[in-house]
Amino acid sequence: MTAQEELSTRHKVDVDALRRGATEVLLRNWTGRSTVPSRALYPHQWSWDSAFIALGVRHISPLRAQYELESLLGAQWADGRIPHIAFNPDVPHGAYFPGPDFWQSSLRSSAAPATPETSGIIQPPVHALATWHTHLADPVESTRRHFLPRIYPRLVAWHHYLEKRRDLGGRGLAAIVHPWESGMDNSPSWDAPLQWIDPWPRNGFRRRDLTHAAAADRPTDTDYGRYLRLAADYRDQNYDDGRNQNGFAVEDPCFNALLIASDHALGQIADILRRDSTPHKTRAAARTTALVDSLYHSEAGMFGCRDLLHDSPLSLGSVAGLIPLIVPDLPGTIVAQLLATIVGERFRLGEVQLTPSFDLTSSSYETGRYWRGPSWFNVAWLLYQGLVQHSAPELAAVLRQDLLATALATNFAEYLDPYTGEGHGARNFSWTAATALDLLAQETQ
Ligand code: 2M8
Repeated sequence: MTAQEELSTRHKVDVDALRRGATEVLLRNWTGRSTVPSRALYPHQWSWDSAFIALGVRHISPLRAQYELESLLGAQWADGRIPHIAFNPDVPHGAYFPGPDFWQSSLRSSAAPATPETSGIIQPPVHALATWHTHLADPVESTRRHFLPRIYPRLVAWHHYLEKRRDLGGRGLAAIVHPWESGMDNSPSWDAPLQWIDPWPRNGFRRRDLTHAAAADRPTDTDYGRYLRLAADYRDQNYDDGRNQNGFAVEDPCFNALLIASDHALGQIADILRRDSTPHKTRAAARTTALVDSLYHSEAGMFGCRDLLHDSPLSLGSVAGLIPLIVPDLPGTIVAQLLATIVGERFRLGEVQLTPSFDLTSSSYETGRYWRGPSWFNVAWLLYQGLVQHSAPELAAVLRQDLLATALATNFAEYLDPYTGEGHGARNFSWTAATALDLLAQETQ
């Protein structure tokens, strides 16, 4: 019996249906230049979504995975930042809020490209990692198209931006200035810093997300008003990080762990291109030390966020605190503690579906609301890589099987209830399809 046959028998995953369904989702969400996360809810190109999409699409078309990343990097700013949204000019401005009229990128900053219009904030730096794996999917075609020589300087500029403009705490880590920059937008981790932010008045904006998703699955109006206030304040400073007048400045372990994983990937790319990889390796090592020294909480067995404005740790419990498993050179004692936490009562890997986005035992946990508890597929993909890397193959296999089964069963939902496996948010969601395709291929390779 092949590995695929065994998998479908044991876990009742119809592998062919999964592969077909995931491929269809990614074809349907392809716009000709890039892939939208969801046709209805998110009709533009999102930064970290595109990195996960490339990781999956490379199994259908390595060339299209290259286009995905090239298209995103076409929206990069002159200061090196990769914006969290690149707006598709063919989509009506009102289709997503806050859209180009809100962000006003090219009007506010000369560093922004004239086209496409973009947002001004960023998302976690998974891009070098995705670029490296995209290259490996078809090195011949990649070399023929000069994919790496063209992309590498852009990725270096991106990491340079994070190092030079975002080390707001001066401790060798990158800071985020908006909850959306974490990618885990509505996490209870942000409740404390957000309490100081005056929400925009409810009659000052019209939410589009509620047209496409249940209100109970989405952030409250008050939280949405606070996101808008923070984004508008940053915009009104012309997205100038030097001004340092942010109402929100946080060091996040997931963001920084992905930066370190991407530093390692940049080192591998530099080696292939016969450039000097030492600076990337040195930065990865320094950031790993800073991450452990600044954000690890041994009494809790996990990493946590730090609020730089109030110089205090934020409440622990976000799955972001487990993502550093993706960092290769973590001290063994920390790896052992993270593994204990992931199977313990707070995250219950193997007992619930995937890994909840927030501590199941916390009073802040909400089973269906966006990033306050439900399980996400991109998070599971990241944890899977960490578990494989740190020699926990049984746990990795459980997570993989959960991901494959629930992706298909929920019709590629955006996220799901960890207890029931019920899908929430959008369906036919791109990174759900992409991470499933990639994990399908990882076992069979
Ligand atoms: C969600 O975020 C956007 C804002 O960026 C939204 O709620 O409108 C998050 O889940 C984020 O991580 C993700 O990249 C984005 C698109 O999938 O949706």
